[in-house]
Amino acid sequence: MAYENVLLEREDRIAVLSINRPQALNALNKDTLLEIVSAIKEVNEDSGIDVLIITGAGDKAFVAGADIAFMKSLTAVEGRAFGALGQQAFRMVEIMEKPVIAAVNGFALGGGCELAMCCDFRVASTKAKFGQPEVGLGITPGFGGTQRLPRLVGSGMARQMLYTADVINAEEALRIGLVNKVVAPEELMDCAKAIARRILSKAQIAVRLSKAAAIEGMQTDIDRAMTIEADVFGLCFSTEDQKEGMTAFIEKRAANFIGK
Ligand code: CO8
Repeated sequence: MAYENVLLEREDRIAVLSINRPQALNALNKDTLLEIVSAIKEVNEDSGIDVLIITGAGDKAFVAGADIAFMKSLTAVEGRAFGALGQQAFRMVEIMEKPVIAAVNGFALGGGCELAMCCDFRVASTKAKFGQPEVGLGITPGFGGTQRLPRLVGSGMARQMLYTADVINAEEALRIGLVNKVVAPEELMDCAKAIARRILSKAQIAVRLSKAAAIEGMQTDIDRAMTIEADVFGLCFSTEDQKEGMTAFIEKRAANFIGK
């Protein structure tokens, strides 16, 4: 499918989705959110792709938030619909079967921080900046920030960021656990792809079941979560990759996983 606001590239089982409105620092308007929904569906359905990387086009921004010019004159009803569309798009990213890595190359503010947070994990360039500036605009975060930020960095740090709208740099994001790794800007995509290739070298059914269990288990009590884990663990024993992985270990050779 042809897109106007995002770029979708594929290379060796890795898809790279770039939010592509550099003139507006990749701000998210309705059309961009709709294209993200379509692109996620496309990646989900593409059996040749096993890992998705999300980044921002240009050298300045990952995503500088929802599009303020677009939102400025929305009515309450339109604002609610726009918020719901963003939540739907980001939830699709969060629960898609394949792992998603955010490669945060610059500003990740408001909806941009929220987009990064619905990815499985984040790597950042030294130029990345994170924040939820919404209260400075007279609104609350609307694409999941009030919920995902406390889950990721803990309640106290999240509330400080939410109430002050302060922007933090990559080093601070690393310190509070918002990102996993910080690298030089020119190394960012190589870093994200290197991690993607580490994932690709493993059994993809097991990777996806691990993701499903981690996501579902975070939303439930520990007893139910353990049942979820037992179920996916058991399911792995129906796969050829489990037989191959364990046989390869016993035979002291590298496993040749086929994703079945
Ligand atoms: N929306 C629209 N346009 C934007 C946005 C944005 N979020 N951010 C930047 N732009 C545009 C600027 O207007 C400017 O356009 P132009 O060249 O036509 O004037 C261009 O991008 C470049 O930006 P700047 O000139 O401002 O670049 P600076 O380097 O001076 O500053 C900043 C960079 C600090 C990132 C600055 O642009 C900024 O503060 N941007 C806004 C950040 C922000 O507040 N983001 C949060 C938005 S609210 C949100 O995301 C809520 C999500 C939930 C919505 C729920 C809906 C119901």
